[in-house]
Amino acid sequence: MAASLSFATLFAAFPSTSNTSRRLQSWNSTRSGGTVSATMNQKTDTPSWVKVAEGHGGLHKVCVSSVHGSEAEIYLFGACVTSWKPSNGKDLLFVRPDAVFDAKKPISGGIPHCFPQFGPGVLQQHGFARNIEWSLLDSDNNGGEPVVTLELKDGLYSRSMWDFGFQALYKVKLSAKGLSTALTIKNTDKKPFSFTTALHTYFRASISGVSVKGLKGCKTLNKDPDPVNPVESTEERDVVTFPGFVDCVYLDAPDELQLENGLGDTITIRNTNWPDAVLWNPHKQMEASYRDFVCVENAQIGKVQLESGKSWVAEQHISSS
Ligand code: TA6
Repeated sequence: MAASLSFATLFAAFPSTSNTSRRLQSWNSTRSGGTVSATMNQKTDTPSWVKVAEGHGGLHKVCVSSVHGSEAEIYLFGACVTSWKPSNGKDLLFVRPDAVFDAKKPISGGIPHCFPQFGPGVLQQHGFARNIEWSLLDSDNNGGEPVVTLELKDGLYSRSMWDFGFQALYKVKLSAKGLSTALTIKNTDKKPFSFTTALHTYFRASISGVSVKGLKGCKTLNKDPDPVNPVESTEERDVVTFPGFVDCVYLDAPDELQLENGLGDTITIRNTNWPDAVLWNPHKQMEASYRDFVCVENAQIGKVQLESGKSWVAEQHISSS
């Protein structure tokens, strides 16, 4: 499952400069003591930080902050973005109070990956990618806006469930008001494979005030009441609200949705090549937290068939106003 995390250093700093990409492929084996530091971008004199710190449960997180004052945190375990604060300092993502950070269970909150299976299916719920430590491969700085790339490759643990060679690259970019991610799946095997995937994004919310716009006319697969035999229908509403339990797949969703989080924020969720969407709120099944979040997920519900050597890429851009 997770790679060994036993290193004594609390922080390692990875400042980067404009147009200079630092290759960090060997970070996991060569990390050594260091102090938190920041350097000025030599070209623009703007500070930009990418640093690795110890997070909950001793797990490692990559902390990025931009020249605009926006910040984000990404746990290497599951390549899970757990915090995204645009320049106004409000964290727009939500981590469930029952989330554990023990490298045994996926982190329940933020932006977990579902790969290579969204589910239900033969693999573990939502696949294994959220249940393995990824590596920090690259960090870069575009004029004070940090970009980091995380990588996951097949190993003994993944092969024990899914016997294929693959490389997943997850590029996360932070700007003043937005967070962009690009997920690339490459088939590094000699044989083809198929997969489904999603970004299971948990947005902080006040559920009675939440609405999602943009899904009218989509074909729906309603997983309530039976997730294994979803009911097919068509979304008739301009604005979807959450008066009770919601677990619904929207096929061929548009490339832009608008979320009102009920806390005064309008969040635009744009995508390239994520064909489907999922809305989820567990309502009384999670009495302690359901009022405080909503999941709006970009998804690939139909199987992608990937030939040897080929790649699939999809991008998500979330921004607030
Ligand atoms: O994306 C919606 C969903 O698949 C629901 O059916 C529900 O199971 C949810 O995800 C939570 O899954 P998790 O394994 O993260 O608790």
